[in-house]
Amino acid sequence: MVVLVIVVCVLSCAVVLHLFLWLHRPLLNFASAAHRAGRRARVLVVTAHPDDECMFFAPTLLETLRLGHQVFLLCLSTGNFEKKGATRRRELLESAAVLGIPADNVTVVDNPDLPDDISTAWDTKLVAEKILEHVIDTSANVVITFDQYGVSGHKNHSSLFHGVNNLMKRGHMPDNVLVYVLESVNLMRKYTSVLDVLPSILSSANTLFLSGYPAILKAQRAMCTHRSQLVWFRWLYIAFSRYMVINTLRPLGR
Ligand SMILES: *[C@@H]1O[C@H](CO)[C@@H](O)[C@H](O)[C@H]1NC(C)=O
Ligand SMILES: CC(=O)N[C@H]1CO[C@H](CO)[C@@H](O)[C@@H]1O
Ligand SMILES: [Zn+2]
Repeated sequence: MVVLVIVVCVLSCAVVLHLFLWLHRPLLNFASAAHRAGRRARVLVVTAHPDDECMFFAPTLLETLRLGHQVFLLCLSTGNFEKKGATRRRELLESAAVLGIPADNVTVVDNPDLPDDISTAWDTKLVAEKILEHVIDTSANVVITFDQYGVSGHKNHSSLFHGVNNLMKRGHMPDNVLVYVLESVNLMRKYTSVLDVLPSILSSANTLFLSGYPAILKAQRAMCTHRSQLVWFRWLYIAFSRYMVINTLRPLGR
């Protein structure tokens, strides 16, 4: 009896989730924000390493592109920790192409003061300067990056938050630019894939991007272009991470 109830519950949950994915109607607060920024927003996504764009930001990128907004990627390192910077830079361009972002819209910074290193926090002023330069170059009016926990606690990731927060708090970010950060979730939620859709909706009235199946498959294909990073546990990540399916963003105030 108990088993039957559990089976029915799990099955109905699965049906509801699939309907959700199939209908593919994300609660796009972001769309209205982007509309405030213009019918075609110019969205700049700032990452720290080649592969962050598809491991963490794919739902945001794919939905933003689908809505017809212009997208730019700025990656502040080549991912040279294992001296594979040149390879990883190439992989990033391939991954961007799979996601639908042309190479001209992708910029990779190679600066010895911004080393790919998990134990190095990057200089806030330098990060802020690089981001501001690029906001001006691309005339971006929406900027999206990591929050202070940076998904995995990688110091390079949180450095991006501090850079962008610094621009906002010091009043250096142009007035028309809206900034959003990717909310980090706890370890339990991190690896529950689409099941995290319910906690995501309940825990935040914030911007939610939910990928449908075509977008999920595209994100997986983009991930596969990062061949130098495809160690065995990366496959587990691809299969179970909620960031491959769901992004929730939080607006960052001035
Ligand atoms: C890439 O940038 C160009 C130039 O600003 C822009 O017109 C185009 O829409 C962008 N492409 C995408 C896919 O966002
Ligand atoms: C997934 C992830 O965050 N990978 C990074 C782990 O740290 C190394 C060293 O900083 C980076 O090269 C990876 O991109
Ligand atoms: Zn990273």
